Amino acid sequence: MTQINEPRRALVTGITGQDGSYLTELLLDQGYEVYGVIRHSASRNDWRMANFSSRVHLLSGDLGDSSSLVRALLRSRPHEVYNLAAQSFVPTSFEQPLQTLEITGLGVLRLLEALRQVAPEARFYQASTSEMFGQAREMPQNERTAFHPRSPYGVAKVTAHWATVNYREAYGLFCCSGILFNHESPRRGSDFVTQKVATAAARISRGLQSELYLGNLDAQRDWGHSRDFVRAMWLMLQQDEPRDFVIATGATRSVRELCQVAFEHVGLRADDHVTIDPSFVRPKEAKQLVGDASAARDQLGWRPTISFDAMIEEMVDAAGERLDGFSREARQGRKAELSGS
Ligand code: NAP
Ligand code: G4F
Repeated sequence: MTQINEPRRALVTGITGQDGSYLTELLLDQGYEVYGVIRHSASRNDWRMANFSSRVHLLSGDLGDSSSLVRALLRSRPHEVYNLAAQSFVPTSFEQPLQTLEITGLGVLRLLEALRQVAPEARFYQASTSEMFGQAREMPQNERTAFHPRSPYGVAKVTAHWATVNYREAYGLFCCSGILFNHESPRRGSDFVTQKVATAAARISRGLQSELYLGNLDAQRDWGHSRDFVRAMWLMLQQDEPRDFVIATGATRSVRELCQVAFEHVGLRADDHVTIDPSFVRPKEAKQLVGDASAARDQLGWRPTISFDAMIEEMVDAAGERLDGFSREARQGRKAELSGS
């Protein structure tokens, strides 16, 4: 039973990832007690948690292991569960389709079933994606647009999405699916195209590399900022009734335009440095995605606040600061070595 003045508790899977880190900061700011599920790794991937790691409770768990999910729910007794964990990189899903379906798809069913059995009162958020639209039937895409995934990742996310809808309808659980379009930040993983381009622009401007190899420059995405998008996740779980929402900026830009913004920010021309490498072209993909987030605007009062250009410039600057920090550390290390200290 909830006690008066008892803090609200949230369980976040994928807390070590981009969105997990921003969402946790938002929840801590709102006074939540936050529990994060982390999987075992030989070398822990915790750089994104630097701002808050001493203020959260970390529980060992894996979306592939039901018993660990039950245990995490029993230990955290959450009011809200945010499922952000996934194998989230589309090219890896072509190389490891079964593992992607196992974690990104069936993992969600494991978590929903654990929730139904041990924490049915908790509100549940599922990280769905615009990749489910894939070969989109209409522009822009909204909550009623049919799914036609173009990657094993998209297929796994459709499975997870319908499982979430089914647990809401069949068992009356408070389950919401946020259909989020691409969102980025300085905490984005290094293989995703925005981070790859931002890091290359910073490196080339420092004379550390000269070429950037990319796949399809004509692909178009609706790119927003993770800090804006995690606010929408939280808002969904504060509503009276559960439902699904598209979260997007409504503007689409090509990979070519992304390169122009990033390189211009450091005084360079993208055309002088970008080369196509067919190995980065996918077997099939969603060529253009653009979302209609009017339901989120009307019902959640949600709007994006950070522009595409400002976000890419922030990423290029952050990549540059990381590089300068590394070279400062390396210089200090060499100095210490030379002086024998
Ligand atoms: P991310 O940076 O790749 O983070 C993924 C997280 O999942 C990491 O914390 C990772 O842990 C964890 N994870 C992976 N496999 C796991 C497993 N078997 N058990 C437990 N945890 C596991 O992804 P993100 O960009 O923050 O995205 C968050 C979620 O939103 C994902 O589900 C993604 O598919 C979805 N999504 C993202 C976007 C986007 O544009 N960013 C758009 C739509 C939907 P490790 O640190 O141990 O690897
Ligand atoms: O940054 P990306 O790898 O993201 P992608 O595939 O759109 O997926 C991301 O957004 C989804 C939401 O729609 C999430 F669900 C998913 O988890 C992930 O966060 O690629 C963006 C675009 C693609 O069209 C890709 O073909 O960039 C194109 N691209 C061109 N050259 C490249 C490259 N992508 C990558 N990663 N690397 C390249 O060299």
